[in-house]
Amino acid sequence: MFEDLFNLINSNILSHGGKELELEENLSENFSYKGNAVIRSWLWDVPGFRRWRVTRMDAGNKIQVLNSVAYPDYINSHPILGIDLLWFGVKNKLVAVLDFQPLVQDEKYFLQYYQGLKLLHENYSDFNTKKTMNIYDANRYFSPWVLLYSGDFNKLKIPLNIVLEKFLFNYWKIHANKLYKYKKLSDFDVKELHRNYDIYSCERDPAHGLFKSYFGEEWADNFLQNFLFPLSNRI
Ligand code: BLA
Repeated sequence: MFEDLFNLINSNILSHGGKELELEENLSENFSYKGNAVIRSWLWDVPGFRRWRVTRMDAGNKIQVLNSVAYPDYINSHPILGIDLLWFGVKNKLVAVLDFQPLVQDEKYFLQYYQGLKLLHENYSDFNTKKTMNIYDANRYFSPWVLLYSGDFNKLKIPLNIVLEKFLFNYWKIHANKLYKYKKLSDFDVKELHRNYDIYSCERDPAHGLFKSYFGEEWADNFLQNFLFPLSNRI
């Protein structure tokens, strides 16, 4: 599951000059005690980004995950790229969340960076189930045009790979245009906002419970604090 989408993310990263970085062994791959799940992660050095991570989890029919977050360099006030795709095989349920995660909720910021995502949101009406957000606050680090589908995988009208492809294409457009600078945020502000994003996400992430049940609490804590959201525990 999600193999094509994983390949799509990788080829996007590679075609934009991404280089794979080495990861500690227990972060790059971990098997559950019972042998019924595996989680694998990759870290990339991509021009224009300070950190780009990708994670896949395969627990057979129970759950399949493809998750990716890209943090632009501090000199950019660009939104953070956020992708969370989950498939619960027993119910054939898909939860797909794709967003340009805003650093600030500000009209000018949205005008500057969200034209592309806005159009996708209008065109892909399946992906507007924002009301299903109850763990995260939809008004913090999510945009008004977050693409969110939660429901039967077979009822999805547009193939997910088309949505992801268009989504990534529009995100790269922001990065290609150097004139797209939102002047109100300094490097220092951006750093603080990235840190707050990590702290907030680390506290809320529903993945913690999932990881704990398969890989144990110690591994789950370490993975969240040191791989998924490393700025959450640094002063
Ligand atoms: C929901 N994400 C979830 C859920 C799980 C994960 C288990 C609950 C799904 C459900 O029961 O319906 C899983 N999250 C993960 C995993 C990782 C993770 C495995 O971070 C890490 C490898 N989540 C993100 C990113 C976004 C995101 C980058 O990690 C933004 C695009 C969004 N996930 C997101 C949202 C929900 C969700 C909005 C719905 C939660 C809610 O109701 O508020």
